[in-house]
Amino acid sequence: MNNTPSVTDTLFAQPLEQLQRFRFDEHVARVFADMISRSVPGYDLTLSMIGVLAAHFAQGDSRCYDLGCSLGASTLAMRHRVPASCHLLAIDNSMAMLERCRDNLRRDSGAARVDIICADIQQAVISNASMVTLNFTLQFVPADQRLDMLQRIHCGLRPGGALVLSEKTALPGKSQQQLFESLHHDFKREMGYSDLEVAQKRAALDQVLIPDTAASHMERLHKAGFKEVYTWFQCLNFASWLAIK
Ligand code: GEK
Repeated sequence: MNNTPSVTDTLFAQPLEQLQRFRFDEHVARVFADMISRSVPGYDLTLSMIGVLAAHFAQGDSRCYDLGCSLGASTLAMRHRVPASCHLLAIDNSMAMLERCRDNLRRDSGAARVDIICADIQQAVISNASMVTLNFTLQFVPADQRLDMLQRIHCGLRPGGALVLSEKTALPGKSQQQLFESLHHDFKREMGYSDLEVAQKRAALDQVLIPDTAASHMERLHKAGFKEVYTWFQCLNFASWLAIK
């Protein structure tokens, strides 16, 4: 689904003297396709299901948004399954990601129009939408601004329109949290990352990626106005919800 030539992620393979806060810069953008598919269990499944859900929910002459589009993997998944009269908007605030996203879209021959927009998704105007995708992006929005983001999405969706929200989740109890973190660590080792890589990446993401519990996501989606909310995917501490207006 992702058109990017795969470059192996070795960003955290060597001991780093000064660990910087994780940023979506050109170093990350270059290896991002490999990084996300080896870090998020079920990532490829979320992409193919975004295609399936787009085929179901996208309405002709409406807009479909990919908020936090990175390299455009979810945009492309939607583009191949929506009516040609749909207008897709791929939004991200990382120029490094968007340059590669633009190359990926150039190589794609889908019929629906796509606009790539460099913007903070918290400022994005959402209107006449039949589908919105937040595939592992809300976790980077400050926690106290997440409800407002979801309310604006709800407001911009047509009746019957859908939001797909995928996130890393926090577990409600300390021992559950430790168990699932350790299983996720095992998954990453299985995908070829060393203990050093896992530890350094985790430290870089601390205070950058802030996960919520699955229960608080469900509650917030309802509070934002969504009538129907379904957990359609869960694997370890990663989940995805389908929220319908
Ligand atoms: C995929 N959805 O492959 N405004 C705009 N973009 C943002 C903001 C913000 N406030 N905060 C973070 N981002 C993609 C994967 S990655 C997920 C999404 C991950 C962007 C950020 O620049 C990055 O490109 C993306 O959200 C998150 O289906 O790295 O775990």
